[in-house]
Amino acid sequence: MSQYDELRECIISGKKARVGELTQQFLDEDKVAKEILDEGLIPGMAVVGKKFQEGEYFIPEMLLSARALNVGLDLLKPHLEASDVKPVATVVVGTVKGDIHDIGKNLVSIMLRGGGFEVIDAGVDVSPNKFVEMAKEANADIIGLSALLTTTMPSMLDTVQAFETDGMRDKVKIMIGGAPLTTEYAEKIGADGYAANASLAVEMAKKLVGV
Ligand code: B12
Repeated sequence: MSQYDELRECIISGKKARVGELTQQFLDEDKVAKEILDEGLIPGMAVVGKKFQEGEYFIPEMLLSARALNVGLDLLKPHLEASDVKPVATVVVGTVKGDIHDIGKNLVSIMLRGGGFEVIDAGVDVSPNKFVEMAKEANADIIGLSALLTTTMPSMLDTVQAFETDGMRDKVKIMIGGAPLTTEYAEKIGADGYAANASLAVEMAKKLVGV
């Protein structure tokens, strides 16, 4: 039995009010935000994905769980972002075209901010040209691409190519992430790095800008 069992269960069953109560209670007890995230919220969502894959859950259940997860994340956000470091670099983060999954992308943004980066959130379903446009506008050092669907992974290649076509490729580092991705895929499409989770994303971003 872990103290986070009930929180995990409430993510799985999509009880957002209870997720809010429990997350707040753990914060009040001075639990570390990252622990609440890694031992309660994220493992709960992993079970939801498994249930969907096995045909036990459908879209409505996934949505309820996603909303419950967001309630918890909103409460953890200020604690994960707390950082007194000056921005080390600017990152534009977005979910690629055709894909609307944004929880992982949001978490990566939160952790990058906590790691001292300035983050510009491009949103979801972002076209390759939009990424290029936003990178120019923000004078970005790094572009973070998120994809959760095997069908939207090719849009990452399109985005890398859009930076090449525009002559911007050597001005930015491109890192990718999302459940179906791998380091091999990053290499294959000519991206500069892959990270499996939000903490590793911060490490990767620092490595890419030489911090
Ligand atoms: C919640 C969810 C939804 C919600 C999304 C709500 C939202 N606002 O995001 C809804 C219900 C809308 C949804 C819709 C669909 N979904 Co869905 N969804 C999920 C689910 C259960 C959880 C995803 C999630 O939020 N995980 C929690 C976060 C924290 O983890 P994460 O996203 O992986 O992010 C972490 C890392 O990957 C990494 N990371 C993420 N992005 C980035 C970016 C960078 C730069 C870096 C470095 C790292 C990084 O760091 C993050 C934090 O640690 C997954 C199953 C799963 N376990 O992945 C299926 C899943 C992704 N969905 C799936 C499918 C099939 C769909 C639909 C096509 C279903 C349908 N038939 O309509 C649609 C597609 C809609 C679209 N066009 O995008 C499949 C994909 C299968 C595949 N291989 O392609 C999955 C894997 C479920 C399954 N097991 O079959 N979904």
